[in-house]
Amino acid sequence: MAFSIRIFWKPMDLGCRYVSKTATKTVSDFEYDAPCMKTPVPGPRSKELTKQLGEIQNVAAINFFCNYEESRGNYLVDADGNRMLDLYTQISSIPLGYNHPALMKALTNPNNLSAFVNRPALGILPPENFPDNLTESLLSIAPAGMSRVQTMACGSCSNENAFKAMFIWYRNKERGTNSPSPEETSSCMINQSPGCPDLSILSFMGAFHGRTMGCLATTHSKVIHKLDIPSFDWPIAPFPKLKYPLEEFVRENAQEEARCLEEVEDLIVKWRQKGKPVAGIITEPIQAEGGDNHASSDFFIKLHNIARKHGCAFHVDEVQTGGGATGKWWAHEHWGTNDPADIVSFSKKMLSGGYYHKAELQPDKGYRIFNTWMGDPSKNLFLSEVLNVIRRENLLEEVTRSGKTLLQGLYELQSQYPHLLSQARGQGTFCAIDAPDDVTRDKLLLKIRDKGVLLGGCGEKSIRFRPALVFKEYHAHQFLNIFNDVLAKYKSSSGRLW
Ligand code: PSZ
Repeated sequence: MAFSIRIFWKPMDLGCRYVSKTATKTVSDFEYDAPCMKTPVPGPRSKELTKQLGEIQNVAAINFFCNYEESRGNYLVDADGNRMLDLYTQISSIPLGYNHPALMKALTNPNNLSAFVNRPALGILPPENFPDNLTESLLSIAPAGMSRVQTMACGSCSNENAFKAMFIWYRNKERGTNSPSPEETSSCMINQSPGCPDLSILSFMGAFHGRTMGCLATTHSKVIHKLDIPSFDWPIAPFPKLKYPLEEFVRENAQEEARCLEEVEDLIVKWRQKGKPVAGIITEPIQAEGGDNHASSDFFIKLHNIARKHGCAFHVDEVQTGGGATGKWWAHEHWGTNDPADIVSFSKKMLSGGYYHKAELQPDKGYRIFNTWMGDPSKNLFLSEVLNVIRRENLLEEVTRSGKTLLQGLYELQSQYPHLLSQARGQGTFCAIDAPDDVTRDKLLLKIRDKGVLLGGCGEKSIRFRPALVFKEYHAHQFLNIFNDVLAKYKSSSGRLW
């Protein structure tokens, strides 16, 4: 059977031409037409640079070196001149693709220069325009019911400080006052209770919330993140393991979710009895690093209700899901509730890290949640521009549309190659599909890369899609055709992968 999506190919120039260098409105006016591969990846130049950097740093995780000057829109150019359709975007962190004209313009705007040159210690000496800067950027897309935001540097730093905010809130509640006893102030200096209380955060198996010490205690996706690092005795609940497509397995999935919720409640009770009460529950709306594991709105609403019932804060980690990839600013908006969380953390596509929070989660004193930079206003300036482009070009609708095309194509491919692909799933362009095992998945990823498409793995055997918000339907077709070619090659061989 001929693969139907092939007919949707955008007419394109197969050479290495790009359309225009001028700064224009939409990404298709300035980006390249298609991938263009000159060497296997990594090529000789990347290998040479890896050797050079290896004299200075650990390079074991480096894939290849990039030429960011030449990269445009959805296409990343490497140091050997290979041009790849980038569906991974620096681990889901490039909202508008590479070298977007709107961001180039923001950088060269003389009014912005001082924000780029003078990085302030925001917690003590913010620039005059900081309230406006926050209002125009982060607050303009604040989740429902949240009018406060705390900026931070990276995702881990955001979660780490959000945990502290939850602990402070919890202790003030327990104590019934914001004033600590002399016993608390002296014991905290030597890491002892009651000043350093035995509180806990409940997280889910398969979660990823960062690699700093507190966050790592709530991260349970891969051994390599955890090994040899001391951790806290905090409760870990099972995250639902659902069958996809979700619409077809409603009853089984609901049972699985009920099992996990029951376990959450048991753990909260158990940890209270152990003397380590759960101050907060943290969850991703879609477990990303752990394998793109979805759960229903019903699951999350019930989880929030459990948190409320037991007096725990509810923290939604949108570091990877936030910023538009699911077709809404925030993935949790798909739950359809007006009271989604007490804390929502972000980073990646939001360019600055940080967290939104309800007013009661703000500590009563300065310096309780604090560090030198507390974010970077120049990143918020860029974010304002990103949000302008998203609104002007209706990119959330575009993401919904191109995501549907991508997912439909993945459904077709998994029915055509059931021995290689299964469990296609996604929301917007935040999609994934499973290979039979990790070895096949990794081989597929390398083969696809040599054909000019960059993708990532997640979980045990999943391939994940994390394109920029400027990923259009024709990019989806471009990818699906390349993927089909790679899979067809496998089909014609004698059952072994290349
Ligand atoms: O291997 C790593 O350290 C990776 S690979 C992808 C991530 C980290 N994602 C970061 C992340 C995240 O996906 C979620 C849901 N929460 C927190 C984080 C931590 O963000 P960073 O990496 O900025 O500290």
